[in-house]
Amino acid sequence: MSMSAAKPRILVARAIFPEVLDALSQHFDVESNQADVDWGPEELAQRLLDKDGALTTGSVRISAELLAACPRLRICANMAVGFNNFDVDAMTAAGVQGTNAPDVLTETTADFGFALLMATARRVTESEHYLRAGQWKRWRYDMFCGSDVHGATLGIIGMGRIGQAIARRGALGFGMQVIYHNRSRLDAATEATCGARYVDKETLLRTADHVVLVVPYSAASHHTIGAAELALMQPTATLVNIARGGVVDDAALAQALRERRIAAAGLDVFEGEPQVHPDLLTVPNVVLTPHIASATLRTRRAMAQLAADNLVDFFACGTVRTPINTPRPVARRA
Ligand code: 8YV
Repeated sequence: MSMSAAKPRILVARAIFPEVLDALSQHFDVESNQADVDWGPEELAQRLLDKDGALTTGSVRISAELLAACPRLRICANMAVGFNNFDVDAMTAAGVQGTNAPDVLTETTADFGFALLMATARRVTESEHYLRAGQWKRWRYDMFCGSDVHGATLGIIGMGRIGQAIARRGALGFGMQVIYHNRSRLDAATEATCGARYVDKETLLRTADHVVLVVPYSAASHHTIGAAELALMQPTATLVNIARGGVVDDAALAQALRERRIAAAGLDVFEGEPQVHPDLLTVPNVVLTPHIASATLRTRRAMAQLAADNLVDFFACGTVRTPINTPRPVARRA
C-alpha cells in the first residue's frame, strides 16, 4: 500500500483486546464495538456496507443475505476455530475470503475438555452446591460417589486437533483406554501418538465410560447425540460436549439425565446459546459452563491476534494464514 492510499476499512464486530484494536488501527480505518452492543443482522449489514473486511467472533452470523447486501466486503476473519456462523458457500461464491483461528487454542481447549470431564465424573459442582447450601452435616461412605477417570475407557467423537490433544491427556496422563470415532480414520502413526483406537460410533457409545464430543458443527453432525444414541450408553457413563450446541439434542439429554439413563454430563455449549434448555437448569447431574473452553487470557489474545494477522496479510499481500475457503474471483467496485 502506498503512503497516500486510503486505508482499507474494517469492522471489528465484537469487543476485543484494546491492544489488538490499536495494532489494527495502524493498518486500517477501524470501526469497533468495544461497548459490545448486540447488533442485529440489519444493523450489522448497515455497518458492513462500507467495509472491506470484518473481524468476527462465533456469535456474528455472516449469511448469504448479508453478503448480498455488502458487496464491498472481501474478508471475514473469525476469532474462533469453528466457523459455523459463516455461510462458507455463499462467501466463496461472493468472492469473500474466510479465515478461522485454529491451533492457538488446541491445548487450552483440551485442558478444559478434561476439566469438564473430571468435574462431571467426580461430581465437583453438584457437591459444591450442596456444601454452599449448608446441607453438609456429616460425612457418609457413599456421599457424592462418582466414577473414576484414571484407567477408564474414554470415547472421543471427532478426532481433529483438539480431540487428539484430549486423547493424549487421557492415554498418557490418566492411563485410559482411548477409543475414537471420526469421519475418517487417522493414520497409524497419529493413532499411536494419541494412544487411540478407531471404532464405529455404536461401539464407542456402548463401550465408553466417558464420551467427549469435539466434532465441528454441520448439518451432518446435527444431533450426533440424541435419544437413540443416549440409549446406547451405559447408565454409569458421562457425556461432555465442548463442540457446539446442536451436536447434542439438549432436550433428549435433559430427559436422559433426569431418568438417570446416563450418570452425568458436562456442557460448555448449548443449542440456541446463550439460552440454555430449561430442563438442563433443573437436573442436578450436569455441569454447565458458558462456552469458555478456550478462555485463558493467553489463548484468547492469540486467537484475536491471529484473526488480526489474517486481515493485515490479506490486504498487504493477498494471502492469509488460516483460510477456510478459496473465494471465487469476482470483479469489485473500487
Ligand atoms: C470461541 C470456539 O470462544 O473457537 C471456537 O470455535 O467455540 C471458542 O473458542 C468462540 O467461538 C468465540 O469466537
